[in-house]
Amino acid sequence: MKRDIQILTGQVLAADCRKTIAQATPRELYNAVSKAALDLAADAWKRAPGKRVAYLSAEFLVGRLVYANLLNMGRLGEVQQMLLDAGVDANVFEEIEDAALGNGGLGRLAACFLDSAATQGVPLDGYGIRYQYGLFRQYFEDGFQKETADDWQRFGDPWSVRREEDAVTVQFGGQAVRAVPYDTPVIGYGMKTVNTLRLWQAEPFQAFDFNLFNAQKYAAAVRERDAAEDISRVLYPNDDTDAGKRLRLKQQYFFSSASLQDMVRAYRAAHGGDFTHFADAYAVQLNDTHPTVAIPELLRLLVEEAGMRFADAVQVAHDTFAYTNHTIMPEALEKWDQKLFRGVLPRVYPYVKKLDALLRRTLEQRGVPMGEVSRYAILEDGMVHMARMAIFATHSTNGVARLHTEILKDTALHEWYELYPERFNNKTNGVTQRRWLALANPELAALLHDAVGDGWLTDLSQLKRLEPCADDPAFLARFMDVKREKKRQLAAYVEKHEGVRLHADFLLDVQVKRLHEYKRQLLNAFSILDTYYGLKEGRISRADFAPTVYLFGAKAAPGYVRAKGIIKYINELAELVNGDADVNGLMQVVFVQNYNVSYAEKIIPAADVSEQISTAGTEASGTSNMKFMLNGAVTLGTLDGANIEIAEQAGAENEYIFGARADEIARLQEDGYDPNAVLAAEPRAKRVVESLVDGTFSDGGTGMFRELYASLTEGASWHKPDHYFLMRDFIEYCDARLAVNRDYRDARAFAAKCVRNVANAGVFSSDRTILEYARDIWHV
Ligand code: H2P
Repeated sequence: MKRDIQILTGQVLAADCRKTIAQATPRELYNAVSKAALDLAADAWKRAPGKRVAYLSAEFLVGRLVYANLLNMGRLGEVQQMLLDAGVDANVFEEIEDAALGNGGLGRLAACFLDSAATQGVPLDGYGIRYQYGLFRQYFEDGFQKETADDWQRFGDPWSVRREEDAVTVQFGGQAVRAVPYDTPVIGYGMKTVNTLRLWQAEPFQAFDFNLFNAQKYAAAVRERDAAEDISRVLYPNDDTDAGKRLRLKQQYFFSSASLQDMVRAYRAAHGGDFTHFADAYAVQLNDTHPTVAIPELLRLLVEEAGMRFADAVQVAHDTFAYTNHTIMPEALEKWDQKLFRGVLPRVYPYVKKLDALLRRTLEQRGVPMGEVSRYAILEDGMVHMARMAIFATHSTNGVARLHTEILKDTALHEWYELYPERFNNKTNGVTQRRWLALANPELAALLHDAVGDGWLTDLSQLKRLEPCADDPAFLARFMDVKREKKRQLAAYVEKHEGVRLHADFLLDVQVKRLHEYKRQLLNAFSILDTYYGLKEGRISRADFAPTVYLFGAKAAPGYVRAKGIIKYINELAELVNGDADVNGLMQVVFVQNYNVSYAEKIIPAADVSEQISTAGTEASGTSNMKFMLNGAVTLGTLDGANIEIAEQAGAENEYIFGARADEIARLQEDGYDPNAVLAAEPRAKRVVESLVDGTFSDGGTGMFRELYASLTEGASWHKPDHYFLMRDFIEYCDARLAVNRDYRDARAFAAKCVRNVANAGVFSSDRTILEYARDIWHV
């Protein structure tokens, strides 16, 4: 029998705060509804017998859970009605903080995988850290990024359950801490499967030393507590210094060790002390290199606690672990100073050494010349090379889009591919259509419901049946109505959060993603400035120009000065454009603050154009590109990452592709590339680049703009000038952008392109991705 969530919510409220639904504060209501829902999910939240997958990840960017969970439980409508009946705004939970336990695509991918695994019945549990503070909150002051702590548990954390009985001890050198798990149910669509996200919190054994306090040594009395709690305090603590680096390594070991101890304990309870068949019980996926220390930790546990021989333990590890690479950016291929590593993890280091020795023997057996060994060695140049360990000691290494995997095989990890070709495979990323379509865009979902039914909710390939609708004027009219409505909603949201009135009737051109030079937000800004000059000076016809909102959302890592300079530049550009009455009816530039999952849910459905303009060969996959496609935006992008597969699926004629391809970029890198030659030959390029230094904009005397200018024209000690090839692509980009603008004026033809994108987004469901992992890598 279906139990009534309204009655349950009422009971919780009465018990907790003696209030009715109408009287409760948003916070009380949120806690009550969540508890009621958790209660309803309890029966389904059981472990099925059989092999399980453990997805180890430093990040799970789950966002706000309440709406998504209710949707998957089939209770969203009921709760909305309940709120309506009580006179409460259905959006009341928008005050609840996102759980921003992640940075960008990597963490959001992990969250999509959780949803897809539970929906597709794949027995997969997420394991990570319960950071007290997630990714920082961002705001702008005079156009500069400022950061504050993200206290995401401010409103409570009603979706998680503390499991005191499952706590384990994690031992560093002289320090032992408790790892206490908090479990959150991962509710699959239709609630047939409920998996678990288990996040570990670091706690001391002794929170408070009474005797020290009594001796009036107040700080010392809580020192142990602080030292333990620091481990799960924040996501990506600043690692400028050795102390910061040690803390990061501690975090990685903390959750890797706790998770493995958890598995080892469960295995022992079910199968006894013979661990030879551990890999039949668990597949462990390493999401990027952050949890790679799990490999020597498992070896240690198997040898020291299960009495296994090292060679057998290596075999078990090989069969158990698989590794996903998410980027070829060198800064993300982690290395640790050997001394630092040994200092923090003296019990684990010997197993790293043994692995390194085994690797060297293996290389010798395979006839790899001595001179080449240093390219593979785990211990080399005084460093511990984590990605090398991850490839050597696992059975699978995968990239996250076809081009990315090819680049890994051909260049970035070529030597490893030569050694172990059978280990390399591709798993193109995906996104969950439950959150990114059904929840974020119920208006489009309703339209799809009428056109092709609801099967796409669990089988996105069914959207293909939408294809004929791209030629149906009545359908296109309804599609355009939906876009208009989503823009109106976004405008209301932006006005509330930024105090800016967005032109809801303009073309909406969006770039939202982590701020990084390779993602080229600066190229986007240059092109907007070029458009601005073009309109003002008559090079671009005002009469023919479709008025456009250029929207940005991005956080810069706190220590990444150039990225912060780019934010300031875009905010200066916004001030120039928005402050010029002469172009107000044509252009608007908006940079929203604190871009996060909830903001993305508002922005993406409203967009007409999806900016995916990374230098070809640098963006491993991208996933926002898929979310935009699914919501009917065209891609304005380079042939990079999954953009290639997107254009293939939708047909290149329905996207706007420009710029150098990966092979050309590689050639330019080899043969030499001179951005200054472009600047000399192309006055438009020169003019926008000079705006960094000619007084057009001000960086408040920080020198940030001059440094950006130098990075483009002179380079720096660690890179050549313009190492992301902005000038190579600038004019082509501006042209492609104008082509979009031109096409947009034929509203119906443009809508048809958008609909063809929706119809062909089927393969970009994370359901497809997760089923491929299950079939090819995990064998579950
Ligand atoms: C990264 C890559 C993306 C990829 C994502 C998930 C690290 O995300 O750069 O290309 O799609 O992982 O595999 P991001 O840049 O958004 O932090």
